[in-house]
Amino acid sequence: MPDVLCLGETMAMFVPAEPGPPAEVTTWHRTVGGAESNVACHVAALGLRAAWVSAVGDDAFGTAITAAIATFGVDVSGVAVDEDRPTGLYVKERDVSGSPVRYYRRGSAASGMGPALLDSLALDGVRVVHTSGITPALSDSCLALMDHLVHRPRTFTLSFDLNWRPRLWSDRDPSVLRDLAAASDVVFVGADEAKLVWDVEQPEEIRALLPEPATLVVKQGAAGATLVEGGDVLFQPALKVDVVEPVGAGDAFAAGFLWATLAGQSPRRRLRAGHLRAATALRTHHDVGPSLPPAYVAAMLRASEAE
Ligand code: KDG
Repeated sequence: MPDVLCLGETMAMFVPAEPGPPAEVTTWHRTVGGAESNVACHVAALGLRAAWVSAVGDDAFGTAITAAIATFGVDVSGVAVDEDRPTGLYVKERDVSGSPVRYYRRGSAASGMGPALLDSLALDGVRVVHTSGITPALSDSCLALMDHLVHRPRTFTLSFDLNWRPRLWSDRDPSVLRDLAAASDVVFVGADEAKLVWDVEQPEEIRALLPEPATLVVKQGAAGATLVEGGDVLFQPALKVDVVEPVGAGDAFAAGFLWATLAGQSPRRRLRAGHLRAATALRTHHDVGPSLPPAYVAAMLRASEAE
């Protein structure tokens, strides 16, 4: 039985393998892109039992990403193979103008997930179910799945990361995100995301919008993160990291925080565990980077504490 079960779409991710304008690139690296499976991989790397639940196509990309996630020690037995819909694709067109991301995921296997999926899951003994605001944007059936998940009786902690993806909401109503967050137990929100979706960014303002969840974590980028819990508000500065690429750092942070929470650590240590795990993602182009050498971690902690 997993400690943490992560539910959400993962795509085959393509990154240029050579310099130059994306339209002229002919060689691409295929890796894995999926916020919730990133959390599962980080949680497994931290020593907890993790599972990833989703759907992939009956195609080479589905096989490859499921196998890649399994190599992190994540249980992938709950990943359905959809014979009619393909695995979604995620392309990072990296060039001098920035790093635009393109999705090819409409009608993907994961967008075909629905409430029936929950009936097939054995959730007894699962301590945390982690989801995000990406899933309800994928299709009406995925929204129904999320709705069912947050409102059915539960014996686990429900963790929800807002994961605001504006491109996915162009023809959908994002007001559901507030309801889903409000019905969860642990909520992760980027201050920048909250500004865009709800027009508020201070932890107290976000708490006023979401008074119900027991635990609210507001990620404030390079500054740090604030935990609002049980009437207490605690800010923990971020670590000083030489950033290679920020994508995936939020997922890593959530994993570190959940891991330390399950270990019964203090609020400050839970935030620090989030920052430490985020550093592993910030230091690489991959969403789930290798663990950092102990000497680097020690130097990072010293530099951050000297501030
Ligand atoms: O959090 C990292 C994700 O953005 C990335 O891996 C892809 O899940 C993804 C998404 O839907 O944007």
